[in-house]
Amino acid sequence: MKRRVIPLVLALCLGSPRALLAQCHEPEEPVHATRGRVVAFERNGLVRIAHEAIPGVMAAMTMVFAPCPAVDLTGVAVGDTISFRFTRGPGGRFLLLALEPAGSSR
Ligand SMILES: [Cu+2]
Repeated sequence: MKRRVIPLVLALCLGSPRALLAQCHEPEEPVHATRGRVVAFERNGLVRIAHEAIPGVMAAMTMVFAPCPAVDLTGVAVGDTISFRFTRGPGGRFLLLALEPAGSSR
């Protein structure tokens, strides 16, 4: 599947830009770190990720995240295993704060 670099403007359309950017820079909600597999890049700029269980927070599940502007999705492809950090942003939207490849497991 062809990977697209998510333009900043798309991320900003997902909520109040000011509120979203503020949460990207200084999250008010807890920040969680976990691993997952990229399932899809959605047309609306969201990234669908199947993540591992996060004890005390969430069971393992597949859910969508809005990438913060600082997140570089270049080179990230569907099927990749990643380590990432996220928080809950405005309107209950989950924000992808950081992402990196999680080893070479395929
Ligand atoms: Cu989840």
